Amino acid sequence: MSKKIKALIFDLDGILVSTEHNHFIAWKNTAKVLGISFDKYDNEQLKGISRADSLTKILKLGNKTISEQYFNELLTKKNDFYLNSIQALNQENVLPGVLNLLKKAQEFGLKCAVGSSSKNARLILTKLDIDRYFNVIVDGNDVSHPKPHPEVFLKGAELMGVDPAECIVFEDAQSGIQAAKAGGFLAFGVGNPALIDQAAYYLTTLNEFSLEEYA
Ligand code: B16
Ligand code: MG
Repeated sequence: MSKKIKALIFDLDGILVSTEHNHFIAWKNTAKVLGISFDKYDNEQLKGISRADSLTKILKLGNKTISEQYFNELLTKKNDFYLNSIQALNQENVLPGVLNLLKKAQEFGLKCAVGSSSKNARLILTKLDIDRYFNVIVDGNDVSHPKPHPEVFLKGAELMGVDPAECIVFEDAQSGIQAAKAGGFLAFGVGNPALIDQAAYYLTTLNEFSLEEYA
C-alpha cells in the first residue's frame, strides 16, 4: 500500500496542456532575429524554465550579449507572438486524463494546485476552463526563484496547508522534476521519456495514474 497523499500539484505546460510547440516557434523567431541557430534539441533545455532564463540560455548558445533594454524588448515580443499563437486554446486542448483526475481528486477530497513557471498560467487556465478545479495557483508571477528551485511547489503546498511529503507533483520537464525532488515532493514524470531515470515514477499520460492507490 502506497503512502497517503493529501494533495496534487500540476505543472501547466506539458501536463495540463501542451503549448511547447508554440513556445518553440516563438523562441525560434527570437533566435533568428539574433542570428542564433535554434533547434528542437535546444528547445528541450528551455522546458519548465522562466521566460528570462530561456532568453539567457539562447544568448549563451549564440555566445552573444545584448543590452538590458533589448533583452526586455525581445521578451515582450516573444510573449506577444506566443499569446497570439494560443488565442484559440479551449477545453478540447486539455491533455488526456487531466479532467478525469481533477474530478476524481474532488470526489476524494484531495486539494489540487497548479505550479507553473509561466506568467501566462492564469490566462491559459481560464481559456481551458479548468481554473475552478484548483484550490491554489502558483505561477511565474508569484516566485523569485524559478524552477529548478522548489519555491513554486513549496509555495503551493504551503497555501494548501499540506506537507511536501504528502503531495504528488506531476511534471514534464527536467527542471520541474529537479524542483519537486529538491522540495521533498513525490515526483511523477509524465510524457517525456527523458524523465524515466529522474522521476520517482513515470507515466506516458495522466490516464495511467490511479488515484485509488494513493488517496
Ligand atoms: P511564460 P510550465 C513553462 O511552463 C514552460 O514549460 C516554459 O517553456 C516557458 O518558458 C515558461 O513556462 C515561462 O512561460 O513565457 O508564459 O511566462 O511548464 O512551468 O507550466
Ligand atoms: Mg512543463
